[in-house]
Amino acid sequence: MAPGPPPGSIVVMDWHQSKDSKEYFKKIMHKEQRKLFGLLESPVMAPHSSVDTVHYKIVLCGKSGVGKTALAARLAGLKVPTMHYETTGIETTIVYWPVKLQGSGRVLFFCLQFWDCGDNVLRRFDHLLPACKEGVDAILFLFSFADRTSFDDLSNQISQWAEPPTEHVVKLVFGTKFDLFMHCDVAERDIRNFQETWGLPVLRFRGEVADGLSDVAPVLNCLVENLWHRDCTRI
Ligand SMILES: Nc1nc2c(ncn2[C@@H]2O[C@H](COP(=O)(O)OP(=O)(O)OP(=O)(O)O)[C@@H](O)[C@H]2O)c(=O)[nH]1
Ligand SMILES: [Mg+2]
Repeated sequence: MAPGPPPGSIVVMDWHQSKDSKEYFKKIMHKEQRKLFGLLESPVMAPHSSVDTVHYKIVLCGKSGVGKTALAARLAGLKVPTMHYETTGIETTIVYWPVKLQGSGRVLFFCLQFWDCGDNVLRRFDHLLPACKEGVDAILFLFSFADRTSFDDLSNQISQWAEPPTEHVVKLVFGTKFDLFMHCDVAERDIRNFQETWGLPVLRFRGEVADGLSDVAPVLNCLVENLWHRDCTRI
């Protein structure tokens, strides 16, 4: 896969804060909260506005307890359970995210379907990994800053996805629990070494909630930018 784009080179990163984005973001909000979309639902725009929707499948992986379910919930604007409840199968979450492209100013709705499979169940049942791999567009490898073993396990996680070849798949690494800096188990030096070895970008994710969209916008924009870049450079 081609190296990722420089941040902000493809999508307008702070568009959710501008006035002209309001009519689009209104479609994914309800009473200041994010709207939940089922499999057959989508944002309804006025008939005269022609906004295309592009669909992607994104799989979350990482050791049990790193925060896959919490990340999917946070990106969808849902409450995150404070307790760890092991995910006992595959759960999917749909996130719609409107984006303005740099240059052309074209607006697109990204429909991101997150696949979250509990790590213990994934190890137990062989049919789950192929189901996750089928038609995947992006893989988010998670580790927790508060759990060194989850960081050491990343190479196993990545090699699990080496077959069939996945050069065309976007790969990003997410460090969760960055807010628990008192318990930080992974040094910046380790992150730098990892990036040099694997050539994958590492994003940091804090657990706490900011004001609605501002906490998730950088993550979602980074993800859609990498997906769009892949589509534009794919032969
Ligand atoms: N402080 C903090 N807690 C987090 C963060 N992300 C997740 N957690 C907590 O970590 C625990 C485990 O998170 P889950 O999302 O359930 O873990 P999981 O990766 O889905 O685990 P499995 O389903 O067993 O594979 C939960 O209690 C979350 O509230 C974070 O960024 N910061
Ligand atoms: Mg889970």
